[in-house]
Amino acid sequence: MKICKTIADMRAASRAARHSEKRLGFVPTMGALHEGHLSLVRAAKAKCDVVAVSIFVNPLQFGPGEDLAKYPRTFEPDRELLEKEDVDTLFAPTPEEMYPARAVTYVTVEGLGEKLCGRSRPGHFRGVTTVVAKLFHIVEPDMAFFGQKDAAQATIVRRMVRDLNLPVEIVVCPIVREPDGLATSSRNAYLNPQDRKSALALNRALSEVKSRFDQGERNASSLIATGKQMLTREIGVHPDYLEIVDPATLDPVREVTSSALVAVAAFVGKTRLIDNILLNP
Ligand code: PAJ
Repeated sequence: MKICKTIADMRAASRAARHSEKRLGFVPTMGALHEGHLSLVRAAKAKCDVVAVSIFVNPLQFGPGEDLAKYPRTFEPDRELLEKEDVDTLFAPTPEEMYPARAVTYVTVEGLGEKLCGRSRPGHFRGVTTVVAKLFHIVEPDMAFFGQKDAAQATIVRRMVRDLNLPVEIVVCPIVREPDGLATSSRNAYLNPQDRKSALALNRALSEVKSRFDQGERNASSLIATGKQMLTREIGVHPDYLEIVDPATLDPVREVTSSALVAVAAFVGKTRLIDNILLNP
C-alpha cells in the first residue's frame, strides 16, 4: 500500500491509476477504523480496480467545545487494517497540507446543511462538504463510498455532487452494527461500561418506531413520541433530536406515505451518538 502524505503524491497516484484506465474507488474517513469503515473499503474493492482511502481528522467540521483534540488517532493500527484489506493508496495529509494558511473558501449546501445534526452542530456540514469537495478534487475518484450511518451527510454529499456536477458516483452502504445492535462508531470508544449499555437506547428507540410503523401507524408525531419515550426512559441518555424526514430533502414529514428516514442523535454521558433507520411503506 502506497502512503501519500502530500497532495502532490496523492495526485500522482490517482493520475497513474487513470492512465492505466483503472476504475478508482475512494473511501474518505477520519481514521480510528472499524468494521463500518472496512465495509465501505470492501464495497469499493468489489466495484473498482484501485481503491484509495483517506484518513484525515478534519478540524473544519468540529465546532468549538467538540471533541477535535480527543478524537481517537490510531494511525498504525489503521494502516495495518487497510494493508490487510489490500487497499492500494492511503492518503493521510496533515491539517497544514489540507488547509493553506488564511483559507477562506467553503462549500455550503444551503438549507440541507442546517437540518438534523446541522442544527445542533452549526458549521459541521459546511466543514464536511468543504473537505469532501477538496478530497474529490485531489483524488478524482470514479466512485466514492459513504455509510448510511451518517444519513444526512450522505444526502448532503449527494446534493453537492449533483449541484456542482462533480464527476463522481456516490455509493451509500448499509449501517454496520455491533452484535447487540449499537451502530459501530469511532466514538463508541468514549463510552464507559454503563454508558455502553445506555447507548443501546438509540437502536431500541428506532426499532420501537419501526415496529409501530409495521403495525400500521403512519402519523409521524405519534411515531416520534414512541421513540422519544424509549430514549428518555434510559438514565444518562439525553436526546438531541428524533425526527422523521424525507431522505432526499431532510424535511420533516407529517405522515409516512413514502420512504422516510427516522434519525436520532443523543448524548450518552458526554458522548454524542447518532443512528437511523428507513421506513418503507
Ligand atoms: P468517519 O466518521 O470516519 O466515517 C467515514 C465513513 O464511514 C462515513 O461515510 C461513515 O458514514 C462511514 N461509517 C461510519 N460508521 C459506520 C457504520 N457503522 N456503518 C457503515 N458506515 C459507517 O464521516 C466522516 O468520517 C467524515 O465526515 C468524512 C466524510 C471523512 C469527512 O471528513
